Amino acid sequence: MKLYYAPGACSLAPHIVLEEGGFTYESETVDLRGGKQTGTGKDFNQINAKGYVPALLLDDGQLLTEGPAINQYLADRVPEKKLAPANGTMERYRLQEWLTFLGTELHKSFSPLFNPTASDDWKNASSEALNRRLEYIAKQLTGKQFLVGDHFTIADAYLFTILGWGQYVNLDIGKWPVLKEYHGRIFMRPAVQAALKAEGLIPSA
Ligand SMILES: N[C@@H](CCC(=O)N[C@@H](CS)C(=O)NCC(=O)O)C(=O)O
Repeated sequence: MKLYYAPGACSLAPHIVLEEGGFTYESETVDLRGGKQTGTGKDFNQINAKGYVPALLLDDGQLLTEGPAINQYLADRVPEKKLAPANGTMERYRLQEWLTFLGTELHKSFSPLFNPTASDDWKNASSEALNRRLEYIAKQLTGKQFLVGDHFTIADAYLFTILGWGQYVNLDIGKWPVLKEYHGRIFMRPAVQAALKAEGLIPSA
């Protein structure tokens, strides 16, 4: 398998999941600006017509896209790691409820804040939405270690990744001590450290 990623982008979530799952995998960067070249000089648009990361090249040559699908695919390959509850259970639907919320309500509310062409009105509306969503998540996490159940799942890999973007858009998650503490705790997981090092986001020595 090969993960196409951009350092610190939403592709960090499957990168963490690959590490948590103990997979043997390759990875290749994509420069999201301009021509979308990969680390080996290929045109990423020719690899993934959607032009965005993450994308996972499977061993049979298929390309799987969309973070929540990639993360569930990976989790289901290693059920013993309990990175997702079993398919068909109520807990799995709860996980999917979170993945959808994180993708559509949280992740995509950050997008205008990274977009230099977004209007101030759009950015302000997105910031307000983000504050409401983060408030909701902080309440849900109060007294809990993880988003779903009592152990780390792919939803935590995704939330950890998104919370890391606050620093780039002047959004201090310290406003919500529960989120700050959660982020710090997930950060310390060995698999998370490995993924962050692999993406050059923390020193590797
Ligand atoms: N729906 C996609 C969205 C992926 C996405 O937003 N990727 C961003 C990085 S976090 C990206 O590659 N943006 C560059 C672009 O769209 O050109 C998913 O959930 O995987």
